[in-house]
Amino acid sequence: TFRIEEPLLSRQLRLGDYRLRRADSHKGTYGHVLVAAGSRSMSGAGLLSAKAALRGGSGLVTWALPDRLAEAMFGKVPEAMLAGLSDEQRGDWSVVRAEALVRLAVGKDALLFGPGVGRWPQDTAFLRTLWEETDGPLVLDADALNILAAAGDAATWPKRGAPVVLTPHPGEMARLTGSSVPAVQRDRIETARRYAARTGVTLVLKGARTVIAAPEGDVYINPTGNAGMATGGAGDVLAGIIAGLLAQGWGGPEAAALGTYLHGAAGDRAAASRELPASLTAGDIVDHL
Ligand code: NPW
Ligand code: AMP
Ligand code: MG
Repeated sequence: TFRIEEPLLSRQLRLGDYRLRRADSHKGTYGHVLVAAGSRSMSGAGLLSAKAALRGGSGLVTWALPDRLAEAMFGKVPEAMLAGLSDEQRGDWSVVRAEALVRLAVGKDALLFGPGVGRWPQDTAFLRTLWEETDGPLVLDADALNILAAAGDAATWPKRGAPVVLTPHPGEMARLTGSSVPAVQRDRIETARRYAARTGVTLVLKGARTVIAAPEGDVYINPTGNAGMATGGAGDVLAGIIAGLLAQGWGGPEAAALGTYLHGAAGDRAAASRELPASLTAGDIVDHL
């Protein structure tokens, strides 16, 4: 078996010791993540992302969601703040105005949008507003990637000053590139590298041996993780971790590679704690971070 030692990862990414927390620091030192995730039928995706952003080390997390759902989520993740985004009594994102989320993003250190948000008629304009009118690091996952795919070519969107990290699984990657899952899987490294270089984002192509491609051309292959992680919500956890690392000040490729490594390592510990990897759930990954 092949094993990367953590010091090697640290040196390659020039991370220093990422485990350190300065003695004289406080929660404000470690950034504030805004998680915009979850809807009526997929509240768990938001819950997992918000918890993972906290476990990824972010000092503060605010979880934004449609008002009605914010009420239902009271107390589910007490460490996070909750922000209801619309007074309408619906649990989906169609009632939320992008401007409300943009206002909430002011002063935050990273924004995660997408897990469990679903699709709605104005979703393309919504995503475009977030892209153009927020100025911090942005993680797009799950439905946000489907919205982006439907919106056309990300390369034609304005360049953002802060890092963008996309975290597609092969199905989402096929939608983004207008190809098929087999075509993506046939050449995972080139698919990821080409997309990152062309669009200027950091691209995390998930699955066994996740590929992380930086816009400048560097590619990392993650050695951690196991097939027990092929379970609903595992990707929502990854997106939260990466957002948490971005909020702490890591660059796009560093947060993506380190986050993927830690996600897999937590998954490996979770699998080892059970007799069968099949019993692993996404919540176990959060618990083992
Ligand atoms: P197939 O046919 O199954 O082999 P979708 P989703 C393919 C939320 N969730 N290798 C797959 O292929 C998410 O956040 C909420 C190869 C199929 O074609 C999203 O918002 C949860 N192929 C929403 O659900 C828990 C792969 O992609 C397609 C692949 C929909 O997300 C669950 C499936 O992808 C979930 O996280 C791989 N490694 N991985 C909750 N508790 O609230 C995937 N495919 O249609 O984008 O659906 O990923 O389930
Ligand atoms: P998603 O499909 O968005 O829930 O993401 C699934 C997460 O679990 C990604 O981080 C994948 O890399 C990971 N994962 C799924 N299947 C495997 C596998 N067979 N081996 C390693 N990691 C996996
Ligand atoms: Mg997913």
